[in-house]
Amino acid sequence: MDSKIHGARPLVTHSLLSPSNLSRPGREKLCTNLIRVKLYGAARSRSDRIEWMLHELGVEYEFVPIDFVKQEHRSPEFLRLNPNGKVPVLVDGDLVLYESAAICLYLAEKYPEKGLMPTDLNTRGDAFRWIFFALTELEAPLWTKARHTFIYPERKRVPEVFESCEWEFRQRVKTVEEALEGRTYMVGESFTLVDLLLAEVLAWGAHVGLLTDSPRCQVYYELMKKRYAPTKKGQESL
Ligand SMILES: N[C@@H](CCC(=O)N[C@@H](CS)C(=O)NCC(=O)O)C(=O)O
Repeated sequence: MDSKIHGARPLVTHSLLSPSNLSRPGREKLCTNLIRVKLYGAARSRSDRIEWMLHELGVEYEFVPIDFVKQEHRSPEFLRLNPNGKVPVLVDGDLVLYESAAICLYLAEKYPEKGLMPTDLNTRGDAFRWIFFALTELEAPLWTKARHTFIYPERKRVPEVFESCEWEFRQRVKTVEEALEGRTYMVGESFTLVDLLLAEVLAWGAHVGLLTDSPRCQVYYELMKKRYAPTKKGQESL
């Protein structure tokens, strides 16, 4: 695992799981010691949404890419961080956190001045609704299809589920399409974590060709995504 530091001063550092690299002298090591936040992730994975969050918050962090091909997510070191063997994992001081939405919520709550979670209780309720909707209703069918396409071992893949997954996703997108009428942001009057998560999941849907009948969703996720150009650091380091 190699790691890179993002934020105001991106900098390449080296493997946390290869102690020989840690002994490299000079600036790289010095900066590693100053960074409190580490993000374990992979290119084109749910760690993208955490990178976006950190970007919105202006938090400097170290990115530790997990190489699935090398099975680094199943290494004993990584399983100590997340026993499920999945990214993203955020380490912030003593706190080790997995589950992307939990990480996003934690970060939004840690930096309330950035306004990524509403403060008014009713608007917060609305935000909770859309966060859970994004993950359990909208993302779930995409994830089920992905699992049966390339995640599960071949003997466990059931291509017959594709059609129902696509149907389910399109049904749920209709809800988002209607809710977005006349709105720039999904809750309140400014960008929040809700927009970030919805945009991430809608972009995934668009990527697999399932957003063709949803013009508002299309415009919405593209507009939200313009706030952040992914650093692709994870990708570069693979
Ligand atoms: N519910 C988890 C899902 C995490 C997840 O499935 N991550 C994928 C990458 S996007 C992963 O690490 N997969 C590796 C595997 O399933 O073996 C979250 O939102 O963080």
